[in-house]
Amino acid sequence: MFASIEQEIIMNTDITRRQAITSMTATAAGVAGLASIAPASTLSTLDLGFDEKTKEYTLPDLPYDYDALAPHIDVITMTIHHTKHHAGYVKGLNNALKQLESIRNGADASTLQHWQRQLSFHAGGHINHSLFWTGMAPSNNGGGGTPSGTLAKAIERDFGSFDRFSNQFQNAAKSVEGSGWGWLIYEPMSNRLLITQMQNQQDMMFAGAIPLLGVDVWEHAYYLTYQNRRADYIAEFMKVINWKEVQRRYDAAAG
Ligand code: MN3
Repeated sequence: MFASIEQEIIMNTDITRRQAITSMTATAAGVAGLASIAPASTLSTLDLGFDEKTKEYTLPDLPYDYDALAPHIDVITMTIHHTKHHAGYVKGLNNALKQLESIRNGADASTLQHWQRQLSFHAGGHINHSLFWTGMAPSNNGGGGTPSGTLAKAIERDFGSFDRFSNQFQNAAKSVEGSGWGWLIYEPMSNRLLITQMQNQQDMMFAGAIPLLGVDVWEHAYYLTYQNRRADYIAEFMKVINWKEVQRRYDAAAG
């Protein structure tokens, strides 16, 4: 089921996108109602790797080489993050779905709450990372700089200026308690942009929030290069943001 009628409308208005990734529609419909955030309209160059035959998710490839974001994010961090951490969320999501299916089919239901939590956590992990990779680009191929067009106008409208947005975004990400994410989101009911924090892969995000840009501030995302200097990592992340993709997500959500 869809997370909301608005999201279904958003998906249906993105006709070109839908035609380009026809296999994604069922995936999106299935996952949008499960995760705390991330309706499918915000996913772009990578879908969620849903295999229609097995009904399982697979780990999508990165849209660039593992060393493409260096020196901002090093090749070892990128490789471990994608092939171990993200892959683990895909595996966890598939397992949670399998366990819930067993319970529906008559298995002991006393673990239902555990698997519902696992579903939320791992679906969040899979969707967050799918958005994260595509929200970045190598600095010699579109990464960094500042947004333009309608997104730039919306940022000025809702935050005062790009610099004020950037400061709040970086401070919000920096001050996430423990592991989590900083997000720029679109709130459709009031037609405005907001900055939010997320704990773990799914907590503290409210219903209706459409993720446009997320920075992963789990330690595995930055520890090899930046050790405890989370703020330095976030400042470097700002240099590889794929604003063209964030603009596309904003248009899909608000256009
Ligand atoms: Mn991560």
